[in-house]
Amino acid sequence: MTTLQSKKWVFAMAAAALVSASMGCKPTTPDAASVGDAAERVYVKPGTHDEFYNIVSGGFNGQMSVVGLPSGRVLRILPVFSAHPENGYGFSEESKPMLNTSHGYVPWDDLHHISLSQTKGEHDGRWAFGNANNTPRIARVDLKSFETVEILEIPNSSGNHSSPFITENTEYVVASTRFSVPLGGDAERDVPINTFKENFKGTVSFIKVDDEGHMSIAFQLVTPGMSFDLARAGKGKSHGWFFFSTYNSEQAYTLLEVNASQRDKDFIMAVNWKKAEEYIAAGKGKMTKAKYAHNVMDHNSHIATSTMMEEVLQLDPVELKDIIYFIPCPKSPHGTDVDPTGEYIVGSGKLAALIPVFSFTKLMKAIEAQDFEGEYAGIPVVRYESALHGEVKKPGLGPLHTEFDGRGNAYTSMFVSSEVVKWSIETLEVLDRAPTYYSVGHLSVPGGPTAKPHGKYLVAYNKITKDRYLPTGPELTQSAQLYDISGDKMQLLLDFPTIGEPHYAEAIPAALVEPNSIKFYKLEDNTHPYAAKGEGQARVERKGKEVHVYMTSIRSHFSPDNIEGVKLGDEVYFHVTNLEQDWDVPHGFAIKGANTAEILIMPGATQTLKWVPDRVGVVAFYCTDFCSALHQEMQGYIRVSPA
Ligand code: CUK
Ligand code: CUA
Repeated sequence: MTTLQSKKWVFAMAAAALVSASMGCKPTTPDAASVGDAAERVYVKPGTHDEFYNIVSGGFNGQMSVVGLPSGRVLRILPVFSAHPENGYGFSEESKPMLNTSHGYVPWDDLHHISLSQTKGEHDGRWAFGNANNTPRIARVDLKSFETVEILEIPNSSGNHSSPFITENTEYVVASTRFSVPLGGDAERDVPINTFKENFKGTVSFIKVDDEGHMSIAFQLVTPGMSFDLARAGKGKSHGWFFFSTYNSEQAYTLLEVNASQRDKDFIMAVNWKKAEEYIAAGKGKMTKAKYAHNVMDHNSHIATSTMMEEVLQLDPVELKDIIYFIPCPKSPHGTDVDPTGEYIVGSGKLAALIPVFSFTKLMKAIEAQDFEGEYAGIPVVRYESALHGEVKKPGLGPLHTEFDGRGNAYTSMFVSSEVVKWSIETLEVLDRAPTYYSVGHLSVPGGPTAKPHGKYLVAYNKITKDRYLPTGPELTQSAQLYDISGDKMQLLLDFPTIGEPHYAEAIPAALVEPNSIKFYKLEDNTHPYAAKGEGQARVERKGKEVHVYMTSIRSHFSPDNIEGVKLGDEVYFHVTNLEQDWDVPHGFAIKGANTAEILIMPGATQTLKWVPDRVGVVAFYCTDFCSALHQEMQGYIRVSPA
C-alpha cells in the first residue's frame, strides 16, 4: 500500500481516514505498552507541584483547561467563550459583555487552538490566546489571574479555525477564515451560492497586540475564496513572514469531502507581513465598513465593556503583487509548522503519503528569481521543487501536525495510522514511531512552537477514546497521552482524560507563570461603582424599579442578610463584595428561582447577580463555596411584597 501513489490510493486513504475515525484504528506496533517505571516518572508527590502548565483547548466546550505535567492533573477549567455556571462567567452582570458579539450575546463557542505570548521567540508567561471557531473571535487570558480579560470579534470571517497564531515578539496574532463568504454590505452578501468563484472571498486578519496585551485589527488581507486551516509565524531568519495551510483550492462549495480533494496539491500561503506593513504605512489600505465587538475586562473594577467597532482596514494582495505567494503542497494540507530556527516549514497534507519540508532560504531565492510555475487566482505560485528542502518518505498515514524538541527532531501526528512519528529535520529520516490510542490530532511539546523548545515531554491529543477508560455510556471521556521524548525512543508514560475535546495545547515551564500568580485582589484597588468596601458601607438603595443591594461577604456572613422593602415588579441587583484579603477564599452567592447561575466572588472583588422576583414571599440566598466551618450558616433572606 505504501508504494502506490496513484489517485486511487489517495482515495483509499481518504476512505481509511473515515473508517479510522468511525471505528478507531488500533495500532499494531509491538511496544505499545508504557515503560516499566512510568508511574515514578509521572508521579508528583502530594504537596509538590508539576513542572509544566499545559494550557489545553476544550474544543466544543469553548473553554481552556489548565493541566499539570507530567501528572496530567486538571488544575482548572478556565472559561473563555462559553458561559460557566461554576463561577458565574457570562452570567454575572460584569462578565456578560465579554460574550457580546455583532450578533448579540453568544455564550458558547468551539475553541481549537492556544497560543502563548512570546518575547524573542520564547515563552514569556504573560498571556494565552484562544480562538472561537463558530462565531469568529480571539480571546486573551491573563496568566497572572487565569482570567479571560479580552475578546475581539473577527469580521468578514466564518469558521475562525486558522488562529490564533503568534509572531515571535507577540507583535501580531493572526486569524483566518475557514469558510470563504461573500463580503461587503447586504447587497453584496445576498448572492446565489453557486456564484462562489466570483463572489466568495477569504480573509486573514493581522491583530496587533500592544504592550498591555490589548488587541486591535491592524489590517485584513482579502484572499481568493479558499479555506485556511492552520498557520505559523516565521521566526529567526524568517521573522516577518507567516505561513498558512490552505485547502479547497478547487473552490468547491458542495460535497467538499470529494470536491475539495481533487487536486494533487493545494498550497501553503507565505505572507510577507513586513511588506504589508509598508503598504499600510504608504496608505495602500482601504477602510471598509465592518461590524464587530471588542470586549475588554477592566483590571480594577472587573467590569467588562463591549464596544461595537465600525470599520476595518483591508489590503488587496492580488493588486499588491508582493505580499503573498503560494507554495504547492500535496493533498489538502492541515498543519503547517515552522522549526525552531525558522528555516524549515513543514506541510502536512492530511491525504498525502509524504511530508514536504520547505526551506525558507530556497523560498526567498525562488521569489527573488521569480521562479514561478504560474499563478493561482492572480497570485504567484512558486515551483514546488524550488522551495523544497526535501520530503519525509513513508512517514505513516494522515500527517496532521508537527512539533519540535529543539534538538533537531520533529514529531508529526499521524491521524489515520494512529501514531507519532519522530524524524530528523536535517536528514528527513524517520527515527522512531510510537502508537497513540487512538487517531491522534494535535501534539504538544513544551515550548514546541517557539525558538527554544523545552523538549522532555510530548502530549498526544487523541480524537478517539474507545476502550481506554471505564465506559460511561455512548459518550466517553476525551483523552491525551504523555510520552517521554528525552531519549532516542519515545516512551509512553501516561494516559489522562481531558475536559472537552482537546485540539491544540501549549505547555510552559511552571517557573515562568507560578511566581506571578495573583493570590487575591486588593480591596483598596477595587473601583467597582457598587463596591461596599466594609460592612459599614453595606446598604440597600432604590432607583425607581431597581433595587441595588450593596452587600459584603466575609467568613461567614453576608451584610445585609435580611432585606425587606422589595416589591413584585422590581429588579434586584445583588452587588456582592468579597471583603477577604487572603488566598483561596472566594464566596459564592445564589438565590432561589434565579434564571441565571450563581456568582463566585474572588477576594477583594465585586460581582453582581440580577434577580427578578416572580412571586410574593420570603426567599433564601446562600454562599455556594464551602468557605469555613460555618459555611452552612452563611445565608440570608429577602422579603418580596405585592407591588
Ligand atoms: S485541529 Cu481544529 S479540527 Cu487538527 Cu487544530 Cu482539531
Ligand atoms: Cu462563604 Cu461559604
